[in-house]
Amino acid sequence: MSQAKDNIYRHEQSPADFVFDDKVAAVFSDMISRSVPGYATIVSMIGVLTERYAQENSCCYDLGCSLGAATLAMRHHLGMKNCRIIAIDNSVAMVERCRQVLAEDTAVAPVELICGDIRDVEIVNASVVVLNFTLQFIKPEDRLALLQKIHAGLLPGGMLILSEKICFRDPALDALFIEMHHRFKRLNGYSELEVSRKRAAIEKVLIPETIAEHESRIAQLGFSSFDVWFQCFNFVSMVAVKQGQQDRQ
Ligand code: GEK
Repeated sequence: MSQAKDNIYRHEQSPADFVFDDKVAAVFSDMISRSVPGYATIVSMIGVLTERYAQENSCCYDLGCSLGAATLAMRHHLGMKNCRIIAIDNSVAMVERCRQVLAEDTAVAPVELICGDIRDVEIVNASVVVLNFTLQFIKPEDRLALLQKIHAGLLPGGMLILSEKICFRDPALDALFIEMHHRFKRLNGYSELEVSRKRAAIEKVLIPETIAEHESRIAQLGFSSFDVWFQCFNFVSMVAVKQGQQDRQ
């Protein structure tokens, strides 16, 4: 697939509200790798974690799959475990492009690609569930129910991989990491104006939480382990494991 450059916020008439439409889908790979510190590492380690946690004859879910980066990382690490991947996104433009990406891929594990809302789909027989920078776009009041459904659909010993943009309780640290993130974007070729326009547009739809807020929700649901395995400034990836059969004895 072509790697078109993200110039969406270069122009004065750039969109006021951020939406995952065709314009965004067309430049998404470039946009996310120049905007999220550590994105490539996180995606590739999702493959490594999947290799360890995918269970025979189970399902792996990629919730908010966009162009299928995490789906592909999982697909290439499933070996002969007879797993199925279910990739879901509610943006028609993303799903159409993701279908083309998957068609060009040669790995054998079956992928079911669904255009739908992750709050409405069933999660069953899951050994790995990925929310790679997706929960942040779900209304805060809907987050607990979604995670509850994921916990219920995970097999014992199954893993949730949750990557998020976060905020910090300490206002000085919060301001520092926002500034560092903007510097990261400037180093990756975005202008000052592009950074501030995008910030204004995305603030209405991307609601970050602190690590403590994520941890307390996860603990409330009864996951047996939780921790951050990757962090760069205000971007983290966390893992939560559902209690395994052996842990109960
Ligand atoms: C990656 N995981 O490259 N239901 C389904 N999809 C949704 C919903 C919803 N309710 N809300 C948002 N999305 C990907 C990157 S991007 C992150 C994920 C970013 C989808 C939305 O359409 C978009 O494709 C994705 O979640 C978030 O590993 O742009 O910062």
